[in-house]
Amino acid sequence: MKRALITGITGQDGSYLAEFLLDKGYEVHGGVRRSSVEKFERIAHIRDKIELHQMDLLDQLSIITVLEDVAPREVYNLAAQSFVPTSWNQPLLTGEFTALGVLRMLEGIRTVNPDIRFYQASSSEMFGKVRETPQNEETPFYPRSPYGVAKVYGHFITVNYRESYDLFATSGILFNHESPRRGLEFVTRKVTDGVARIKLGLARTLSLGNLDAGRDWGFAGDYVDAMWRMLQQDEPTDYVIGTGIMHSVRDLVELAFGYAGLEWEAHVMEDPALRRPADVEHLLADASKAKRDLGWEPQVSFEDLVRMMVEADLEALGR
Ligand code: NAP
Ligand code: G4F
Repeated sequence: MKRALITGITGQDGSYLAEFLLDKGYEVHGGVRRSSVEKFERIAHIRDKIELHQMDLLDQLSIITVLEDVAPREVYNLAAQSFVPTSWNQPLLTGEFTALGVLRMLEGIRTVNPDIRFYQASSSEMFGKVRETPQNEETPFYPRSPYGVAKVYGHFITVNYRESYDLFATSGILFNHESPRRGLEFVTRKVTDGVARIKLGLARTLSLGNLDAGRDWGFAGDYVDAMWRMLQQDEPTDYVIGTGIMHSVRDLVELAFGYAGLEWEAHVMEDPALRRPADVEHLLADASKAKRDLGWEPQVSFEDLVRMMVEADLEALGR
């Protein structure tokens, strides 16, 4: 039986990846950091099928101990401080988790078992102020936030350990992917939760920042499949993953309010305080390498994704 360790298993992607690997017959282990209250809502439905281990990306010894105890064949490093605005408020902590945390994982693997296959959760935020459109694996990076800068470090230290120590280390440069399990502070979920609240009479308005920002949004369930495919290749390399279609935040808002039969202009307020010190204006993926080498294709359209999220929020709040 194949054995995998997922860091960040309590997050959006971690929960979908755990389900995906269980379906493939894997023994699934997750690294979780200690908390005074357990926050395992996203994995509650599979809690009895997976094994959790206390480990923190800030703590090298905990990483080594878990790698020794679990002896995984594949490690998916999904843990990170992943919310871009927080990275301006907590830039040092973001660097510790999101940049140096990757190095601690790679050092752990090099120490415990260099044959482990390693996936690093890199991000389209690395393209930032984009140098070309669409963005592919060769597009130069120009990060626009402490988070983006930290992800560039995580990306290049993964490439460097592959080239220096011959590790099977891959970096997936994933564009935005969403789901009903997305954190409430990210714009898609903030909008679909807001729509549900307004529809159910629990709120009247929704405050948003930059409505002109454009993103290549896909469904998280499709993207964990790409992560797995990357670790099944003969040789490790890096892949861009995205749909190749961009929409603005305004498009998202129009669609989500429309699904609930609401006029968005009557409810959405633009709040300059929600604008970022430096935003990423437009992101658009060229995932042709992944399509060719991995046979990967996104299955859920933007329209179906937004509908799925609005319906899930209406149902959850209705209950
Ligand atoms: P998420 O929902 O915010 O989950 C982040 C996970 O990291 C949580 O399980 C969190 O644990 C864990 N974590 C944070 N700091 C940790 C630490 N010091 N030690 C151990 N665990 C820690 O993020 P996501 O959307 O699933 O994204 C997964 C990964 O992909 C992240 O690295 C993110 O930066 C990257 N990424 C995401 C996207 C996207 O669009 N979703 C796109 C590109 C890249 P707690 O539950 O304890 O907080
Ligand atoms: O949903 P967002 O917060 O996602 P962002 O910043 O693109 O980051 C996400 O995707 C990255 C991949 O590119 C990941 F690496 C990262 O971990 C995370 O998952 O914001 C999207 C856009 C931004 O341009 C933002 O300015 O939406 C704009 N926006 C407008 N109003 C807003 C809001 N974003 C948020 N969170 N909240 C708003 O009220």
